[in-house]
Amino acid sequence: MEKNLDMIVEQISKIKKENKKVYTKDVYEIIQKYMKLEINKTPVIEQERKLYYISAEFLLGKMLTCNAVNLGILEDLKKIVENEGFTWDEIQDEEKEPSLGNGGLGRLAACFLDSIANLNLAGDGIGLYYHFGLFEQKFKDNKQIEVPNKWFDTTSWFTKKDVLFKVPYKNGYLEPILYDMEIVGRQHTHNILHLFDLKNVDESLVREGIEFDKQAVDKNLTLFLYPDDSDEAGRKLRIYQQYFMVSCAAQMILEEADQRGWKIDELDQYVVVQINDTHPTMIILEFIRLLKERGFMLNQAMKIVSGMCAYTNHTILAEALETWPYSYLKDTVPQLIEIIEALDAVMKERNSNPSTAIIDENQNVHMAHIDIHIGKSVNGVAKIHTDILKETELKDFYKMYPTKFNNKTNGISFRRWLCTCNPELYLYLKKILKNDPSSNPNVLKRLIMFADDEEVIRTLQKIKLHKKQEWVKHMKKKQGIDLNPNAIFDTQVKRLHEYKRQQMNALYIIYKLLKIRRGWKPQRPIQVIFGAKAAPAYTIAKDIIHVLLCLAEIIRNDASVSPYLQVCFIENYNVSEAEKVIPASDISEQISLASKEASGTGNMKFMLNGAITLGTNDGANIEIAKLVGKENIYTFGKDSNTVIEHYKNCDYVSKDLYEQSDEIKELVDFIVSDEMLEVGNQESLIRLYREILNKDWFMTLLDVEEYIQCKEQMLNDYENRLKWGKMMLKNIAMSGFFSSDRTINEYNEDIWKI
Ligand code: 26V
Repeated sequence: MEKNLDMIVEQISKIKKENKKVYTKDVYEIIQKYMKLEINKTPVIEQERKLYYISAEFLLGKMLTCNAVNLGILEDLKKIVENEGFTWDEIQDEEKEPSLGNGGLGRLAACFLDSIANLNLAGDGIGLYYHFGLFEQKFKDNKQIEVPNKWFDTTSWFTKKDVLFKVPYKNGYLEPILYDMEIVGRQHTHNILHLFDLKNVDESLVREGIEFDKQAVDKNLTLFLYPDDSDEAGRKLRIYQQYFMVSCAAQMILEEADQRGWKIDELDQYVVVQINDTHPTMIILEFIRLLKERGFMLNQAMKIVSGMCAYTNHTILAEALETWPYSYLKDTVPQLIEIIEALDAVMKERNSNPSTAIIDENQNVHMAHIDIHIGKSVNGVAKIHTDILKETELKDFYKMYPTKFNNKTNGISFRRWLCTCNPELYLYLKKILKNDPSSNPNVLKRLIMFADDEEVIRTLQKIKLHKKQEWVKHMKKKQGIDLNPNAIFDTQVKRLHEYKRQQMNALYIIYKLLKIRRGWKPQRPIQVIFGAKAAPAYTIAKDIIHVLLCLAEIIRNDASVSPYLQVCFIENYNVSEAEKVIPASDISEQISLASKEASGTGNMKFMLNGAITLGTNDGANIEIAKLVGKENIYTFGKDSNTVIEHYKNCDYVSKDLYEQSDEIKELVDFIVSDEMLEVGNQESLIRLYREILNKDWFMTLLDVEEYIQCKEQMLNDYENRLKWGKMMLKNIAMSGFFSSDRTINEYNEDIWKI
């Protein structure tokens, strides 16, 4: 290794000898080239059985530092770079972030790939090579603007490969090309992420913003991640994309089976396919189709495919459960229709209950129902989520197939969410625990022994302060804003959605603003931090961003408030921004309406980095609470049973709560106050105001009072620095459970059996 690293120094000197200036880009390229060579020297993981993790999203984030962590050369590389007069951050800034996902689901897939390779399990990822990832977010006039995000350039880690597959559609064939990226693990072996692209994509189809010609499927298929699906052309394009992904996947898997001599009638002995949400569901149909082409009868094909496929559900939100009109499928992928009808008939024989039908009475095809009927396993992503699936959302299926249902509580890669994003904390923990928590997460528990050791606690707090200072510098450079590293950092970063209730946090800000104006100054400045993208067509979500940006402006310009309260919105929140803000945060806002957040994974990242959760009894928050005990977490709000009852009885009326409480009324009214209307857009503010008053589908007003109280308690407790430090320590100590290595081991033991 030593000798090889010299190669990097030599190449840098070579540039200097030619009397040229060395740029950060040169250094990035030299290091990347070196690392690619090293990774390619490691063997591909091969075992008897192989997993294919198929997903429409892989929210990878930058790969440079993580790959260096996994190769075990990060600290050495940092030294070389610093010797040359650069910082590691500058070098890392050269890489463009592949934003091939929206949020939790895509980031989970990326963490899983990292764990699979690190556990030395044979498992590849399969997905799509979108030319434009999740849009880049800009703020203008306190509003979100979407800019196309072309993510790949010379800094990418992918290598182009030719393949000979042909994907059939109603009007002919489309041809793919393949981009491969090695996923290297610490055991010096690797798996591969395969992303398929359409051969003849035409980027010039992109018009203003993220608009483009949706009809030209033969040129636009892989242009965008999640193209807008508000019209028929957009929805059909989604079907085209999904089918392209699964057809390429199925052809690739069968090709590999042939090469390796796996017998097709025993394919389930060799292959397991994990279907990440319903976007790849058509792989079930495509496999059956291809097996039929190879001469199998429908029943035989169904049996083989059943043994191979397993499905993960990631949400109970009705609007997010995919159904496609039968007619759309017929128009786009007619070759699957015969199979869909056959499966539908078989399943209607099995169970006449309409709630389990594949094709419903409105001629809509329920993708999840295909997965559950045919797949061998159905899992939720946190305990409460799996329970709700079994008891409520999918209860008729659970009755039919009780043994298929299982829980796999999500996890996060400690290589990224500790070693990469917080090397200071990582190295310190490694030192005092005399063991590496990123490969043995359970050793973190030993930290409990230091719970009364003031020196350890002070060191954890020093690291936190250091991460805050780094972040403050970063934000000054990026957004030109001045922040105070001595403030308490109260952070809510995640996709913008009403169920996640950023609007409730906005009501807190209003509460605090009014309090401060009335003379109740907090002991320490509060820095409320947001990061969130709203789906471009999701009007109310954009209205919530608007309110938050308007509040930020009002507070910024009010000298009586700004020394005590600041609102900071991170522009274009993505994986790289998460890596910076999470280690700097004190409070982790996880305030979804109970029952709605399937798991959450941000909550785990904050916990590992020593932030304290302010959360509802939802998703994995419940498991965090159980691990740390109620004295080390701040929980509030109505529980999931109460919420589910309200939905069932249709008896939640936000206006009643508004009218019954002067406090709530004052907060909600502020949204349309004169000073808000002065800085904001009237239409947008009034729309959100009315939404909260007349609908409030995600019950903000149900929990807002308890939320405010709970946060106030938390801010008070923060001043007891030792007590807070102890809470930090306990949270870090108990976070080992949330390593995605644990999650992957569970998948492997119960489902994959590699
Ligand atoms: C999708 C959509 C699409 C249409 C409009 C509204 C909407 C709302 C939510 C979704 C969620 C898609 C699935 C998803 O990303 N689920 C997330 O998966 C994470 C990993 O399991 C989990 O931690 C999050 O709680 C869950 O929301």
